[in-house]
Amino acid sequence: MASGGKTHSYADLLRASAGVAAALLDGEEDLREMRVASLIPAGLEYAAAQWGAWRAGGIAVPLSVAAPEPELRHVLADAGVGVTVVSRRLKDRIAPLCRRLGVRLVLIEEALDAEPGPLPRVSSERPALILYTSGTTSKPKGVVTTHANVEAQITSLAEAWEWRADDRIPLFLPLHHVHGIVNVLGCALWSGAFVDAFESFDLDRILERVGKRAYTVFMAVPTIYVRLIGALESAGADERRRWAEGFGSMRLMVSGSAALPASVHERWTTLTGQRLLERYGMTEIGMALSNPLHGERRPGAVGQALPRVEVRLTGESGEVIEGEDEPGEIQVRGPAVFREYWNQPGVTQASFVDGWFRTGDMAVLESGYYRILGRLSVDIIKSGGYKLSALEIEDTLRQHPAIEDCAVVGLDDATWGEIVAVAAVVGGGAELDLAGLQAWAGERLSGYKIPRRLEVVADFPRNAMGKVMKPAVRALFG
Ligand code: MLC
Ligand code: AMP
Repeated sequence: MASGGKTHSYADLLRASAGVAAALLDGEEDLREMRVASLIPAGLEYAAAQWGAWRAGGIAVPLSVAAPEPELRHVLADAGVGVTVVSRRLKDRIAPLCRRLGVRLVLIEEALDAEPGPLPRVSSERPALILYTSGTTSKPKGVVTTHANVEAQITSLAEAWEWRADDRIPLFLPLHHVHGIVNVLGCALWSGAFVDAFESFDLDRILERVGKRAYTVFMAVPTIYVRLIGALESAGADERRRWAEGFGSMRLMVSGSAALPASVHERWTTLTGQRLLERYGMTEIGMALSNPLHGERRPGAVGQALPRVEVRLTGESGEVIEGEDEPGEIQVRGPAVFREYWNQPGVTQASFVDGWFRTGDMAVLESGYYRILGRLSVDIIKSGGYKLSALEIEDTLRQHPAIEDCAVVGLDDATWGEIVAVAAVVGGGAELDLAGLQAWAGERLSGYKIPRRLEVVADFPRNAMGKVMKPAVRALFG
């Protein structure tokens, strides 16, 4: 792995994670599923904290390095975190919160060098990870996956995409979500491959390395492919040729986390000669559907079930759809499917039917390939590959002193997939403009949840029952 200007071996990672485990255990035999949060940018230290938590018998709860305080507070409190491992330079961001919540703080730089000690035996049925994901409830929920679940998610991809020890992949996706954690970091480390870690999506540096043919595998969300297309199209002839050849020479380039428009798929092939492999997944299940590594990669489609993943479609009254061309909800079963939502047995129970997880996504099977049609809930927005809850954003914006009520919707956008838009009813005489609202929201919500469009309205379009009609709210934005 390369990070922080250094290259680290697997032996380095093993040694560093043993130090972290010892620092976390602090003389105890086993953390016994204590939640271990981490606030660490991508790199050796992040991986050592994850492995250290696991080796000590803890549950890893990775935090977003870009989250504002209220979001960090929600995760620490909801997960009942006992200890947070943090990079020295991010310490000030979380130390006061940890103090208030009585959470122990450990500096990763010190933990790495701790003297390794005895480690507990951790069964694969114990929980490994809690990842926070937005849904149809206001606040994000903790998705609990066991070691066996994580292993199933990784090995399914390792097999389907033929991961190898001589693979080299750049890691620039956020490390509090499954795409970066499982598909990139997890699969690479499982396979003994080389990970080039970036602290964020650094377009220039990544293109420079692609031009030098540094990578064999590449994984990104559609927004990133749109940006890469823009960079290639505006580059001079030499650079454009170098980058295009770098991308064209990779053995595999994957897109996922949001719909890849067929036009982007085709444009990428024209520019680089590379056919993107689109797949479909979710925090709760890892990856479920994928176009084939060998065979037709169909633009606009997400292929077929991955190894050891069972997928079915069900109709409105719950009947299983057997044939093709009939849309239904995607349901998934298998060893990769998560165990539960943290502390939410009712929500967990409602998410399963006869042992099948209800994804809330609609799809149709056409000539052997699934095609995603959209989501059952209008209150879920996908922007830049992040899943957002309109309800969470509305709840936060309603705390704004000028906002009496609001309705949040996602608007189609060529770069971001969807952007967040808010229609707001403003209290008597108050002023509200987009820039001011964004500055206010930026202290309370992650950047990708901040509204990009604002319409001030007298009231919302409502149906006969008085319920806000979101499609009509969307139409207000033209
Ligand atoms: C940022 N900006 C946005 C925005 N996010 N505008 C509209 N909508 C958004 N969502 C604006 C900023 O305000 C800023 O504007 C400019 O874009 C650059 O912001 P940034 O924060 O620097 O962006 P950047 O770091 O480049 O991030 C873009 C990105 C990032 C695409 C790299 O969004 C990203 O990493 N997305 C991946 C998320 C992910 O991994 N999802 C997987 C979830 S798991 P200005 O005006 O200041 O320039 C999952 C399961 C599965 O989904 O199947 O994988
Ligand atoms: P998350 O909850 O962040 O893991 O996001 C999972 C959601 O992302 C899924 O439920 C889908 O709605 C969406 N998604 C993932 N991959 C794709 C894809 N290839 N096409 C369309 N939507 C996708």
